[in-house]
Amino acid sequence: MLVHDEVRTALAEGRAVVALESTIISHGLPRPDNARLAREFEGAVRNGGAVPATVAVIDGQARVGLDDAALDRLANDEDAVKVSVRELAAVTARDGVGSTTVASTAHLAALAGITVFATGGLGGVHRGAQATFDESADLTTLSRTGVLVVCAGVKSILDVGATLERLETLGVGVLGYRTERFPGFYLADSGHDLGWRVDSAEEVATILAARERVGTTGLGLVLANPITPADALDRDLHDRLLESGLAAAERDRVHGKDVTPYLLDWFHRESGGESLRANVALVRSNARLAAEVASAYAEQVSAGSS
Ligand code: PSU
Ligand code: MN
Repeated sequence: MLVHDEVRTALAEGRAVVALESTIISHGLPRPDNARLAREFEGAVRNGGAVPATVAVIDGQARVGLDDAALDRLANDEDAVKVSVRELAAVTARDGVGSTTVASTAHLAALAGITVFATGGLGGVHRGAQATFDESADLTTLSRTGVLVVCAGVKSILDVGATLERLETLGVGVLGYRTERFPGFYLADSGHDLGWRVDSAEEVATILAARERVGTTGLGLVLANPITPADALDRDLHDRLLESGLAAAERDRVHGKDVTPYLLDWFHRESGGESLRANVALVRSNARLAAEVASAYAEQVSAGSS
């Protein structure tokens, strides 16, 4: 694993670092805008006072923090594979280029000593999972990886209620940022209640620090940050696209790890770019909030150890 110099130095000095996933770059956003958008997300982390560490596999090497060349390589390579935790060893052994999901990003970030991580939407339990067993490895990975994932909830293409139940079973805490409702990715409210509301980055940092006292530093946490009303999709448009997208996926017999990219692409195309705009806005907002939390946490850790 290669940790970028800037990231390594920041970690050694106890400064704030935020990991960013890369499946969104290769499979979530259309080329050729994806490279520019990936840099915008890194810029949002910097504006929030932290060092960004985008995670990916480049020519067989797991990287935490990408230089310009590596980021362009990933963004432009049509053969980049979507790599979850189980595929990390194989893609590395075969000198492949891979983008990391929430699961594999969380895994590599934790390995590098990074606690805070930003993405758009968390993977979860797919509709019909009773029959297909399609549940994202994002969930089980968080049950054994002590990172905080800042996200806008899970997309409504998933079974949101079942995803929340699984997070509970797996011991993964969910905090709502300035909300009592679990966000619905393109929509601010998924219709599901949350037990824990937080109102500041400092509060989240205090919860991260408290894990030490109760021995839960090995468990993941989710910070759910709703999309702003100005950026949210129109609910009727959303409901229409969801229905047509699910039907199209079934008709095209899309399975396994292709389901999420297929439906994302459906939304982007059928909404004429509206969902893409919402998607970019919410990732930027999550990156910014993650940086604020990482900064507050770094301050608390250094105050506690001095
Ligand atoms: N949700 C999004 N955009 C994405 C993903 C999820 O809104 O690009 C990606 C993330 O990388 C996540 C992965 O970890 O999809 C989940 O895929 P699967 O359902 O195959 O586990
Ligand atoms: Mn799946």
